[in-house]
Amino acid sequence: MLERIGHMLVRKANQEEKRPVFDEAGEIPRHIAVIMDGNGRWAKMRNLPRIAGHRSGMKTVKEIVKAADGIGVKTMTMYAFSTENWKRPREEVDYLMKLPQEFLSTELEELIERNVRVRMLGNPEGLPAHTIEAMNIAEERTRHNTGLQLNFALNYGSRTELVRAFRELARQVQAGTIQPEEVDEEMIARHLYTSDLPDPDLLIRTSGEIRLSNFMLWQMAYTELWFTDVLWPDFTKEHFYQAIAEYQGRARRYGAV
Ligand code: V0D
Repeated sequence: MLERIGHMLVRKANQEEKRPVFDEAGEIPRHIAVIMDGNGRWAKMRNLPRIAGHRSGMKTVKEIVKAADGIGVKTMTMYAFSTENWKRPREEVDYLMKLPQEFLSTELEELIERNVRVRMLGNPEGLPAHTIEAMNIAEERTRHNTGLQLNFALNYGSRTELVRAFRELARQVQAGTIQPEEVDEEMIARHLYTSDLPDPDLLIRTSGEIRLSNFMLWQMAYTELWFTDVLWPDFTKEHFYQAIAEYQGRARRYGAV
């Protein structure tokens, strides 16, 4: 709702904005990918250590996962740690690597109750044993769940994922088990970490950067992209519903032509 104040048109404060704005009977994206950016900046603005931003960001993960589950999203893929993130200070990396355990120690029981299936995407090599162990336990205990599929991309980089797939296919060609002509889009897709997932319908990126940053490049060929300046720790389910509403608006428009 727009309101006139002098010569300015301004958005009317938080009434319309607060409740779900999307169409609950409309198309809900089946797979939503999220780049959770802005934790460090959030902390800096408060004169807190970056670690405090990550801690706060983890609360947002919990809230958004619940919201997604609540409206029937089938798959969420959260970009938690990129292959680039190793360049951060040692202390920060060490802290980040404890977050999967911390998250799962408080959330795993509830995730199991909600029939959520947890999975890791990315290269486990180089991750600390305690991080892999926590993820393995979560994957194992939720393996047969049939509800929301919750993926955490950890030590993930899209180009590395593609290199790994192409090398494997090159090996198979060399061994003579496949012909070069048999390599097609479907075969490549089957050799990615996401082999059994649908491509994302919607990408959400917080904190004002308008880039893909090496996240699911192959998989996002047709994905709707949605960016917001809101920092990840400030991102709420109302922002999430807003993203879905805009996705539905775009789906209606191209449905019309
Ligand atoms: C920091 C903002 C949840 C983004 C959210 C390894 C960066 C908080 C997890 C998590 C991180 C990972 C696996 C899992 C359950 C939870 C997480 C990392 C960072 C880095 F099975 N939040 N979170 N992992 N941050």
